[in-house]
Amino acid sequence: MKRPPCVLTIAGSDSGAGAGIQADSRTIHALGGYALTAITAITAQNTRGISAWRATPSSLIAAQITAVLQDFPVRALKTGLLPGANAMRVVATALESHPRLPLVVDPVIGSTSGTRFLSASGIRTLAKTLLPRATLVTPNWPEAEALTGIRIKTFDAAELAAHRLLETGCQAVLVKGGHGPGPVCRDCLVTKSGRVRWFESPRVTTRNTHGTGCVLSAAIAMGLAHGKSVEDATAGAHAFLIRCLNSGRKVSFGAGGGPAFIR
Ligand code: PXL
Repeated sequence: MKRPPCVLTIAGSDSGAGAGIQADSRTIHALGGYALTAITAITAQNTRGISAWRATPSSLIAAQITAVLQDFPVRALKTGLLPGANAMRVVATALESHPRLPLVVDPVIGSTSGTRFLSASGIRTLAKTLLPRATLVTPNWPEAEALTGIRIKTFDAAELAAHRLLETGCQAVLVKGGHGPGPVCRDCLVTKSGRVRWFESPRVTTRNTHGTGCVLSAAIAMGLAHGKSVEDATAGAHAFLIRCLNSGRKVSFGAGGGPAFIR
């Protein structure tokens, strides 16, 4: 058997398995990879929301990443919930010895259910520590607003924010349009070369959207691990996420909104 590509996800645990590490692992395995994990926080949550959460000590986040990178042939990695400036710094430091490893940064600020993981200054630290190292950063509208200070009410403003985020030094930015108006979701990818590409899809009407950002960024990391370009990896991940959202549309596990990913 051929060895599956190893992908490392540095993210938080969701006990309800809709988002975070659990969504990432499931996505990476579904797409033929082997998921390695560094757990940055533990959340107690179900489909209704988060009842408690705690950050992993930064030294333990660093130790997990180092243990994995020292032994496994990691081909790409992604970050999700990074619970503060110290966590961001230790991740950036741990990656210094792997400067060419593709890195997808999903700048998680809070949960849709209303728990905030990061302060405004914590978000700005991300722009200084990890975004300069990122192959791709994948904010939604509220996250792109927090990172740039640009108010996003239109797709033109989303594209402007994407260009602004390139100034942090990252290779590419995908501003996801799920929070936008209208029946069509439009995600805007801009790359350092100046290329702009929109990924469009009819809006999938479902309550089961928990973890969509996690699934998308993990699927992109998987594409990069397979050697695809950022644009091709994003296209593949976008199509995969739409399949997940459609397949899980009418399934419910609990009283609240369910996971985006059911097969
Ligand atoms: O979807 C953002 C997210 C990421 N990671 C964890 C989460 C959430 C949202 O709830 O709980 C662990």
